[in-house]
Amino acid sequence: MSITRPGIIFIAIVLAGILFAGCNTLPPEADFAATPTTGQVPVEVQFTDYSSSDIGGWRWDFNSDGVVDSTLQNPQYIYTEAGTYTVSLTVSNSRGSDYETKIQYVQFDRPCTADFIADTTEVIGFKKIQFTDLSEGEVRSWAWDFNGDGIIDSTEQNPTYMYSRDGIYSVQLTITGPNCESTITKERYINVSGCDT
Ligand SMILES: [Ca+2]
Ligand SMILES: [Ca+2]
Repeated sequence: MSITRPGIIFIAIVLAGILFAGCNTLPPEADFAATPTTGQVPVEVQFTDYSSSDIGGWRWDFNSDGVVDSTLQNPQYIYTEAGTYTVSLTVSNSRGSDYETKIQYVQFDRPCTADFIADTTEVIGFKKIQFTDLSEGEVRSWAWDFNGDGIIDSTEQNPTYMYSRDGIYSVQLTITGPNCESTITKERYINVSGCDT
């Protein structure tokens, strides 16, 4: 059995093609980014693949439980539970696979909601009123305006306040957390009488 000259050329071209294909495909290198990486749940996060080119497959684990959550190149994921999450991306091609793990990469908190109550809303004469914070969420600071003049009167969580003039006062509480801010205004909330005599 003999191989014809065109047959030898054909085999050479095929072999060269295989060799060059192997050289042109580089081993994969995984990388990615997410936006946003902080905020309040629920939140939709966009993940963007920054891996090397020639990737044939993507496997994302958005919550480090070892279960693949997406095989898209640039997936979105909705976090519904507050927490700090480690994210991993494994990429693969004909030369192998690589992974990138970003430890505690995204952090999302519960939403915060400002609320409060006063132990009394009708006072006669000079009397301390106890305000109690009923806010929800991860709150780090409180700013109270007891008389609606825009000037903060207390930054305690559960302050007391004594009015020195008769009037009907609106009370405002603004709370802030690592990733949230919330304000509540109770209009005409406190009625003071018997101070101006
Ligand atoms: Ca997972
Ligand atoms: Ca004030």
